[in-house]
Amino acid sequence: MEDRYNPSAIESKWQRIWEDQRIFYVSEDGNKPKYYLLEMFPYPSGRIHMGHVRNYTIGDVVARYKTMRGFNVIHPMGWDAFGMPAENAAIKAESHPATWTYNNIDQMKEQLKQMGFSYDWSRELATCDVSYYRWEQLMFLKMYEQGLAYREKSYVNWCSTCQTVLANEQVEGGLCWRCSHGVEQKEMAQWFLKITDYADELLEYCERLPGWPERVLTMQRNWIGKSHGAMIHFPLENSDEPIEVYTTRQDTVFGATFMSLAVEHPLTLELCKGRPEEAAVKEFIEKTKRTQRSERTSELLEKEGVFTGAYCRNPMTDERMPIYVANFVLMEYGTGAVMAVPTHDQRDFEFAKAYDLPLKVVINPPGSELDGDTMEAAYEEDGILVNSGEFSGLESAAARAAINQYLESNGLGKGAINYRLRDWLISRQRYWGAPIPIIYCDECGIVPVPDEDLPVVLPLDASLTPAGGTPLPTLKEFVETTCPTCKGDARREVDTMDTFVESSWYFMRYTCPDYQEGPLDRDRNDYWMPVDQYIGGIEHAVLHLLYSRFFTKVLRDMGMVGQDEPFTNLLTQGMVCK
Ligand code: HQ5
Ligand code: ZN
Repeated sequence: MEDRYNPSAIESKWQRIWEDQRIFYVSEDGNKPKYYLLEMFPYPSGRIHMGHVRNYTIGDVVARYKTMRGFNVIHPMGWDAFGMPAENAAIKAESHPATWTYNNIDQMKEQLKQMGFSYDWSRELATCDVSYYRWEQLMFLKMYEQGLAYREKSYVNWCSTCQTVLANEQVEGGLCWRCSHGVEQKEMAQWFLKITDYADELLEYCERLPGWPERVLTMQRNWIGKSHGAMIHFPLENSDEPIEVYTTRQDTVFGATFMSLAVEHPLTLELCKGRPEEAAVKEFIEKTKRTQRSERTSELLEKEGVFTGAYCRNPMTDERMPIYVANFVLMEYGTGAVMAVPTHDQRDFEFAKAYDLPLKVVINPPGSELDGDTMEAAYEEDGILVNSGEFSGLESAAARAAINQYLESNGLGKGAINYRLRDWLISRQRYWGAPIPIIYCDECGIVPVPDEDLPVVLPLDASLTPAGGTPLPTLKEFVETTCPTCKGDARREVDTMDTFVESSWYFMRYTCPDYQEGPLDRDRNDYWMPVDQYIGGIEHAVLHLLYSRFFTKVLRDMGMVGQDEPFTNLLTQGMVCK
């Protein structure tokens, strides 16, 4: 025995023995209870960070403890290997993202081994390997078949630094999650996954995850943002089509004195067409579109707008309401049209003061009376209705229900539920990612790559330029193809998938990394899944942790897995900063 602890001698000796005896390598065993311990797999960014060490040490302690307690413990590790950092680093180092990535994986793996973590390395996977993403392409095609993957032109988040679009979840306070640059709205055709189909289940199951931190559940609930309100039709003058407005404050509808539209609302240009206001409206729209989203959502934003020249009518009072285009209304919430009630909404109040629009009190605080002429701020709380016809005297909550009924029986609208959650935008104008298996044909339109033609391999002979942007559109051998349907000339999709698609199912692939018949071997998956203890950073609260829940439910509905939820217990360990 040595009289001092000599780490390099002792640790490497035991690490060799563990490896030789394969003591951390596991297989399914019906005689022992299983335990799936997982830490969030790293981006292969270079060297292991102290934050990784902390995250992975917590996991290692639990894995060893559970093993000693007689559990059959699976504890895998792998690499979240696609993504922009590889591209940017490769441009800087004049190397290739693949070279850079695989070198980093080698180095980081060496470091993890030195730490002596109890990983089953036979399950290692790297998401940039064709043997991994080919299955993801298959899942995408299945989702496409079922209408869960679709392409649509809409206003999307664009980061000019990263030169790609971003999902809503990747915009934090109006800034790009990667580079903190302000995000713009751009109208583009992109690919989406229909996570909104699962909004209700994702929300309901928040009640069935007692092993999750309340903080993360709250963030997910808020992000899904289910609200109960009403859809109200405001008749538009000189038109048969009413303007549809979603509101959670239908109890204030008698106080709606004007209408505010988002600059992206499809009606804005139509409404002002041929009117003296047209030029001013166009100019305002252009200016506002250039304003960063973070500014447009800020409370400090100076409320600005412009009159379209058009009017609609309040369906309850039949009063004329001038229609404005306003900078603080966003297209992505509700319908992009707001019934403005300046007495009971602060933003509408500020706008009405700036443009001298009428104020009409329709809610009084219990026991007192408001005066529209002297109010200094909107009264936004619930209260007792006044100036509201047959609904006067009702309390707000009761009035909301009664007004819903009235709207419905008079064909003026109805009670409605709205979500804050939007579909997941997954296409990226970047090179280092999994190709989206789609072909565009002038004759046949969008044609999915037939299953038997998978994988669509990302070509490695691409050179990146310092100017950035993806080289895929310029690679003829990649882009030019034949249409699977009509055999005519066709082009491949050149966008790649968001790397969060890869991380939405890697924990399932660990259970059967060698499986060749499909994405997942259901028997092995169902033996090991769900993850009993997941450990990782809070930064993924509404990103990875929401997307993975969605994927698990989609795969369940496709019959590929037997679980409703992927992670039974979650520990968010906090991040090491600097
Ligand atoms: C930490 C730090 C750095 C990291 N590949 C994704 C990822 O975040 C995870 C996927 C499942 C989406 C923690 C971090 C995370 C783990 C891996 N970490 N302090 N990769 N300074 O490499 O605590 O919270 O960035 O759980 O290490 O981080 S990663
Ligand atoms: Zn960016």
